[in-house]
Amino acid sequence: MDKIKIKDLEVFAHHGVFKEETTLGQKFLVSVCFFTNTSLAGKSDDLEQSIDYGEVSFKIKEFMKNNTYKLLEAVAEHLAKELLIAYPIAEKVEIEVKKPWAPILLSMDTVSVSVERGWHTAYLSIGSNMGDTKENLTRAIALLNENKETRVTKQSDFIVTEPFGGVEQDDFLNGALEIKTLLTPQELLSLIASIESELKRVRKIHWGPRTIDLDILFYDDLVIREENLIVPHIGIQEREFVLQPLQQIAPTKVHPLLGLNIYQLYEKLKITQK
Ligand code: PH2
Ligand code: MG
Ligand code: MG
Repeated sequence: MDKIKIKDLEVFAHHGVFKEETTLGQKFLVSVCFFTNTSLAGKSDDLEQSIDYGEVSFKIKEFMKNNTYKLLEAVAEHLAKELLIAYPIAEKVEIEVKKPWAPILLSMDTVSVSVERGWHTAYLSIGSNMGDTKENLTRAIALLNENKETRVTKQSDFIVTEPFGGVEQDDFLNGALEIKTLLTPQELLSLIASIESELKRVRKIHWGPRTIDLDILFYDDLVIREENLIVPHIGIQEREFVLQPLQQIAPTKVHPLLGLNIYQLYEKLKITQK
């Protein structure tokens, strides 16, 4: 991956655990490395297609001056998040924050904290079979995009599907989404729960009618077995209403446990259904 780097940008700021540090302030050196594909900008010679390192430098300076954190870890964490949100064409960012004058009463060159943070790719399934189903799916997508740390990057068609699972109910409108997110899986689950409650989902019958259902199918290639969250979603391979829309946006995504891609899983399901 291509890189755009800023090395040891000097900023005077007020981060630190000690009182002198937050009152008097001191010098910090900030290095940032963006991992981003520069080929578009390279071919077009157009700054709009890239990350303006001059603008970034001022943003870093403003960030360092307008906030006060005790720990370098917190400085690096929050700065990484801010830069990833401001420059979504960066897939990942590496940040190093150095304190050359850390007041520890011993001589040393610098102390520093380095972090690497990036956008995660997750796939969601989305469904509704109550009320204005198309409007419900559209609202849910808008609400995902309203969260600064999440954006919908691919969206399948919405397809009408028969209810799966034995409960007699109306047909569903289903879709699949690819999102880029800075949220952890648990944070993403909370966001989904808040969107479901905003869209007035009420849990009455298990697997029964719902205004909106959002499920995490994949989160990068993570395998998660927690009390309230299982990823990959356990039902992917047996549900046409998941595989059919997912195949439109991610046919080559490999299921990290089954070792088959979405196209293969869908073909396999169609054969067993015959
Ligand atoms: N969701 C269920 C149960 N059954 N059937 C279809 N066709 N679409 C769904 O989204 C769906 C379902 C539980 O989440
Ligand atoms: Mg579901
Ligand atoms: Mg669900």
